[in-house]
Order: sequence, then C-alpha cells, then structure tokens
Amino acid sequence: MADFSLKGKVALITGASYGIGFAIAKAMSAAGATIVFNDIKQELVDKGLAAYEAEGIKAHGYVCDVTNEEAVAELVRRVTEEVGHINILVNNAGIIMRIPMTEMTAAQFRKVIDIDLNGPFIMSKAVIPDMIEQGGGKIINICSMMSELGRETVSAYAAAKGGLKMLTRNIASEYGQYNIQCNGIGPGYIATPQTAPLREPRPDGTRHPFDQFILAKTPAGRWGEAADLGGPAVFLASSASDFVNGHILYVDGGILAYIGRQPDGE
Ligand code: NAP
Ligand code: GCO
Repeated sequence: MADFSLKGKVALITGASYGIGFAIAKAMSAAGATIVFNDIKQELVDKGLAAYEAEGIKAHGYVCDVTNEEAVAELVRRVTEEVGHINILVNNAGIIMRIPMTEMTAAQFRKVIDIDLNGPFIMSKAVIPDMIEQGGGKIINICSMMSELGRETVSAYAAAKGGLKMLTRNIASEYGQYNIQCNGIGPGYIATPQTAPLREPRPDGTRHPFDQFILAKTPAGRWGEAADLGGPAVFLASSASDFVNGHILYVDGGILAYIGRQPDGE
C-alpha cells in the first residue's frame, strides 16, 4: 500500500513565509513532516512563524538568501544541528519580472536567473551530500507553465523555469543511484501575491483582461489556489513516489492540454 506519510521527516521549503511555499508546508505538516523554511528578511520569517503558529504548526524559520552559497551552507548546517537531517527540500523561492525583453537590462535578467535557477542549484548542492549519507532524500523544484510555454514580457522567468525543468531531470539522473528522487511541480496560474497584478479588476470593475484570458485557457475555468499544490507536493515528498524521478507534475487545471475556449457558437 502506497505510503503518503511524512512522519519523522524534516522538510525545508524555501521562500515559504506565504504563498505557494506556505501552502505546501501546511500540507506536508499535516502529513507529519517537521517544517523548516527560510526567507530573505527577518520580518518575513517572523510573519511566517506567526502564520504557521496560527495554523497550529511549530515551524522553524531562518533568514537566508538562496543565491548566497555561504549563507545556504550555514543554513543547512544550522538546520541539521538544530532540527535534524533534511529529508525533503522544496525549491520554492522565486521572483518574476514582467518586462519586454528588449527593455530588460542584463542585470534584471541575471537577477531572475540567479534566484529562480541558481538558487535551486545552490540549495540542492548543499543538501545532497547529507541525503546521500542518510540513504536518500526528496527534492521538489517548483517549475511553471513557463517551463514549457513562453509569453510576452517573461523571457527571464521562462528561461529560468525551463532551465529548472532540466536541472530537475539532471539531478534525478545524477543522484537517483543514491535513492534521491528529484521531481518538479509545474503550477498553473495560482492566486498568490506574485500573480496579483494579473488579476486586479479594472477601474470600471470589469475583470482584468489577463484574468479573462487565463479563465479561457483553463478547462477548470478558475485560477488555482495555493492549496491545490499541497497534495501533489506530499505525494512527491513521500515514499509513495519512490519510483518517480525526473518528472514534472503539472498542477494546472488542464492548461497544457487545452487550446483554449472556442468562440461561442462554433
Ligand atoms: P510569491 O508569493 O512571490 O512568494 C515567493 C517567496 O519567495 C516570497 O516569500 C519571497 O520573499 C521569497 N524569495 C524571493 N527571493 C528569495 C531569495 N533570494 N531567497 C529566499 N527567498 C526568496 O510567489 P508564489 O506565487 O508563492 O510562487 C512561489 C514559487 O512558485 C515561485 O518559484 C514561482 O515562480 C512559482 N510559481 C508561481 C505560480 C503562480 O501562479 N503564483 C505559478 C507557477 C510557479 P519576498 O517576499 O521577500 O520576495
Ligand atoms: C505570468 C505568471 C506566470 C505564473 C506561473 C505560471 O506572468 O505569466 O506570473 O508566470 O507565475 O509561472 O505557471
């Protein structure tokens, strides 16, 4: 019988003071995991700790920028010493900049790549040696629709998330022999602060054009909620997925399967 329990496991979710990371942490906690998270500012960590406490979760929070290799090494050392060996890593922290490519500076492009792609590399490199020592582990990279599709203004983000898809497959290839499974979750369009600008109603109260666009491209006919990602994350973090490796699990309400709502009357 497949075992979805995370009892006795330590899960580190990056950038999980709120949003998708927070929802994944809640689900993993409900499955029995001890929750550890980081964010780049103490005030965010404090906000996250209060939010977890309000949910009855005794989380462990640390300030750490996932792009800073020394800080990440210290984070992993402290977590291992203060909480326990990291059994599950969720590379969730990420940013987006919506700028037409020809107007984007190289520095802006680099910043998105640094956080969304170099960050997961640095975090994964830091936890894999101890996972090998412990006889295995789980790494879950939060990819995107933009791991598969492009659109205007998100060149850096799509390049990063496309790279993250292949980093996921390469970690799976290189470390599967040590009983480490590395998979991705590709959320569709999820209602979080990151997508708030795409959903804000117009001054006249009508829906944002992008909001309408996504509803027409999603068979489910709705934006995803961060909670929709909890179950898939628990599955990929549990022994129920021990023979799943290098897979990107799209949790998108069917966007990738759908050409989009056809014109009325056709
Ligand atoms: P969010 O609401 O913007 O939260 C992202 C979190 O990551 C924030 O807590 C942020 O902290 C943190 N963070 C940013 N840079 C960091 C760094 N260098 N080190 C550590 N933490 C950092 O985003 P979200 O919507 O929850 O998305 C979470 C992940 O899912 C991202 O990787 C995103 O690309 C991906 N995703 C989102 C959607 C969606 O529709 N929302 C869909 C597909 C994939 P600050 O508050 O300080 O920035
Ligand atoms: C955008 C959105 C998307 C989502 C997500 C979709 O501007 O198109 O922010 O990129 O965040 O990545 O899977």
